[in-house]
Amino acid sequence: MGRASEDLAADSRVAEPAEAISVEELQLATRNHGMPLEALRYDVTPVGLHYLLVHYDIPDVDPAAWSLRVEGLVEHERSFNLEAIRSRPMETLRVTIECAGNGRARLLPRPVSQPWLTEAVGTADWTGTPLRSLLGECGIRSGAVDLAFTGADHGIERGVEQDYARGMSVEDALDGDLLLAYAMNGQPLPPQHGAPVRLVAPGWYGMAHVKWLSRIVVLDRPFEGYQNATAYRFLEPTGESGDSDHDEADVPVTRIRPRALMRPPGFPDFMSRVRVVDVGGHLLRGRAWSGTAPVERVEVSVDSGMTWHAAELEPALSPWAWRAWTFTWTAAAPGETELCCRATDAAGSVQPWNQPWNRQGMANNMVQRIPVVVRTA
Ligand SMILES: Nc1nc2c(c(=O)[nH]1)N[C@H]1C(S)=C(S)[C@@H](COP(=O)(O)O)O[C@H]1N2
Ligand SMILES: [Mo]
Repeated sequence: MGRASEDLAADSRVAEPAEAISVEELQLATRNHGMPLEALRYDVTPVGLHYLLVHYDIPDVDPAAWSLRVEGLVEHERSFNLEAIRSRPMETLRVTIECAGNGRARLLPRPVSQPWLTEAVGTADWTGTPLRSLLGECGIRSGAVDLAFTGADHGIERGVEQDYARGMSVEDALDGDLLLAYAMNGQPLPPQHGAPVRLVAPGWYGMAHVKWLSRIVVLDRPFEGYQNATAYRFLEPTGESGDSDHDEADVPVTRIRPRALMRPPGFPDFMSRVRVVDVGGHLLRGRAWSGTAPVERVEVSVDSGMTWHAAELEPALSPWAWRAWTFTWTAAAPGETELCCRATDAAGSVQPWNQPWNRQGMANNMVQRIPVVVRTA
């Protein structure tokens, strides 16, 4: 077997401690861009600034020929074309979506995959039709356990050829405000974000929001496709037997953990992106979100995490979107420091200072730290 075909079947890998980002990781990073942190200034992220993640290729879907098929354990199997979806009851939800891999490249050692730092997030106004009423019309039969949502994109991942597909329990899918969305910020859904129709699953990490949706299958058993059974899992060392390859907890990745991000103040150095600010007062601003429970508190540290102060929280824009916060910082003297922020949600979950390491680099919500140089004005 040549190197290429070995790579196709490769298992997930953790980089050596001193191993630099590879051209393969760079290739993923340039396809899948983050939201520049200065875009935290917008309540709703402009479409081109919203983060993007595409496992394979953006598929070539003709909206005129497209349809969504609902099949499996339903009273009436049905197909809906775009006109049929668009003529159903319409709803717009403001939703913050974050990739479960956000923060991965800050882990040590680094799980090798899409190397996100902290920018894999965005908030959009998603317009579509509620999933619940469409499923109600198809009539979910008793004994239904999971829904499998399949996209029109196709690829191979660690040796497994597949259409991108995610399962969700019937209970979770009917409980939340799930939407079959065909518009983003008032414009038709763009190709990269799932045109013509995507699933929006408020509160869930990005992988659940299946783009280029083509099929929903109602199953009488848990969906065991790759993206549920293999990819989006917390594989955490438990340290019980000392065998790190087998001694792991294995838990599915579901809802978004709390996170606060700060708009980096002042101006950046080109290469390091270290911030430069003048001595004096600065209004620090940012956003905070959690898909588990509403954000209740944001705290800021201006001394690299030694002391913490409460930030002012602005009213929530929607139950599913980030909340703005502000904090006034007086930079008293020239020198170097780190600005940090952390969120706590109503479930009592707070962002950790130390990395929550796991083998695939999922949901690393450790505190953001922004190096700053304070100079004499
Ligand atoms: N069909 C399909 N849906 C998908 C993906 C994909 O590769 N294919 N990527 C998922 C992941 S991992 C994330 S984080 C979000 C990203 O959504 P966005 O690109 O609109 O920000 O889409 C999800 N839906
Ligand atoms: Mo993701």
